[in-house]
Amino acid sequence: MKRCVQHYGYRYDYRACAVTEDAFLGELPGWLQELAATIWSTARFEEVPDQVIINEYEPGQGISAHVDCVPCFSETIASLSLLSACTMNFEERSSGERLNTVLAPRSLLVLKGPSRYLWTHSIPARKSGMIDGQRVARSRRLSLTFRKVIRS
Ligand SMILES: O=C(O)CCC(=O)C(=O)O
Repeated sequence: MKRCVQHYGYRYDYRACAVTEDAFLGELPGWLQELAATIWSTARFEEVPDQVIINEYEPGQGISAHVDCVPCFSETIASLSLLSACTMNFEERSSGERLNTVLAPRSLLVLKGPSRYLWTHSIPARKSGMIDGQRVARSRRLSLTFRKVIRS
């Protein structure tokens, strides 16, 4: 993986696609607990999120198409975008239908229901993207993705 990540609450194991037994890192730090409480009510999470991954994307970096681990995390996933805007692509897994949306700085993407389970999401690894019909150079972007871990 080329982009830098920070995991809080629980470490997500990308290889195993799992939150393993030893994954607990500790409670979220205070500043993330405050954000988690706000996002819990804004995004209508079932319970307050207890896991956060911060992704740092330099221009040319992205994230491949995926559905967030279904047995690992509860239904709602919310991602706060900071700094550079970028386009996120969605693809419905059975029909191949495609959509995209611009993730503006300070916007909150909420995935639940079909967007959580039936559509993949990805960010193309490009140095620029089309935003409102204009080609815009990407700069550094951060996203903070909030999830609630399902403990078995
Ligand atoms: O960067 C984003 O907004 C999305 C991050 C994401 O999809 C993930 O961490 O699984």
